[in-house]
Amino acid sequence: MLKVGIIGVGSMGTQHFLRLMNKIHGATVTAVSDINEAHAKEVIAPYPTVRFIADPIALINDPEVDAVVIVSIDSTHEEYCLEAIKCGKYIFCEKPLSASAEGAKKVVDAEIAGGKRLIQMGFNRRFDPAYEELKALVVSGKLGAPLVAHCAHRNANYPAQYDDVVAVTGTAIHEIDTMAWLVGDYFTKAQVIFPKCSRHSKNENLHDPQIVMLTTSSGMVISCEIWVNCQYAYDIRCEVLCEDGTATLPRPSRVDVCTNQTHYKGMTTDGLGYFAEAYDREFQAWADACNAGTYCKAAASAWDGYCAAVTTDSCLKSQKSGAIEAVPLTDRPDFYID
Ligand code: ISE
Repeated sequence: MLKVGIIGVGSMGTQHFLRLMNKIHGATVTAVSDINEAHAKEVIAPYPTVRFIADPIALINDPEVDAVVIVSIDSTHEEYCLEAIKCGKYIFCEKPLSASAEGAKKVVDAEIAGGKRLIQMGFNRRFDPAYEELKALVVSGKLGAPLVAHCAHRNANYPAQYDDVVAVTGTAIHEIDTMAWLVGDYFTKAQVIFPKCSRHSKNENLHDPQIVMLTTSSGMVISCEIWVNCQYAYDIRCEVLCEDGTATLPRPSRVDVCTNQTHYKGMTTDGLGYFAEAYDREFQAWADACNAGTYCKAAASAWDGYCAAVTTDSCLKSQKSGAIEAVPLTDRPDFYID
C-alpha cells in the first residue's frame, strides 16, 4: 500500500485527498499539510488514520510517507519537488513544476542527478478518454499531417486576484502540454495576442480573453484562446485541421432538452468535475507505477513540466513585448526518453 502525503488541501487538493482515500487502489493518505490548519483538520476529520503535519518539509521527510502529492500554491512546487527528490520519494506535482523555466530546470537536473524518475506532473488531460481518442486519430495519420489546431480554455468565473501571469502559467499551460503531447511535437515560437478586453475582467492586471499562438518545429500553428471569466460555463475545445480532414474533441455527453420551442444541452461550471475521470485515471496510474517501483509512461514527466515552463516563460515575455518570442528548448535528454 503506497503511503501518500498531500501538501495543500484547497479545492483541488481536497478532491485528490478524497480520491486517494476512496477510489484509488493500492494507495492511502497518511499525512496532510496545509497553510490553513483548521481547514485541513476539517478535511481529514472523518479519517482518523490521517495525520496533520504543519511543516510540508517535515511531511516530505516523514517515514510514514512514501510518496508526495504537491497541490500547494504554484510558487512552492519547486522547493517541495527538490526536497522530495532529496528523500528519494515519488512525487505527483500539480502544474506548474516551477514558477519559471530556470526553476523547473533545477528540478530536472536534481532528478537526473538522483538517477531515478520520481516525478509525475498533473497534466490530467493526457488521461482524458476524449483527448486520448483525438490524439490516437491524429497520430494514426489517417487524416494526413496536422496543419493547424484551434483550442479554447474557458472558465466561468475567476477570483479577482487572477492575473495575466496565472492566465498563462495556470490556464494556458494545460493547452501547451496537451497540444505538444497530442501532436507529438514541440514549440519553437510563442506569441500572446490581446483582443478587446471583456467588461467581466475583474482587474487591470488581467486581460481577458487572450490568445496564445504557438508554432511547432514542423510548422504547425496552434491558437489557444484563454478566457477565464467567460461567465457561461467551463468549456474546453480543440479542433485539429489535418491535410485530409478535421478532428474535433467531443463535448461531454449531456441530456438533450427540448422545451418551449427551444433545444439545448446543459453545461457545467465545475472544471474539476468535468475532468473527474481523467483525474481518477491519472492517480490510479501514478499509484500503480509507484507500487511497481517505476514511473508511468503515459503521464507527463518533469521534462514535460520543464518544456511547459520554457513555453510559458516565452508567453509571459510576449505579453509584454507583443512580439513573437522564441521558445528556447533543447533536446530531450536520454533520461526522459522511454
Ligand atoms: C486551474 O489551475 C486548473 O488547473 C484548471 O484545470 C483550469 O481550468 C484553470 O483555468 C486553472 O486556473
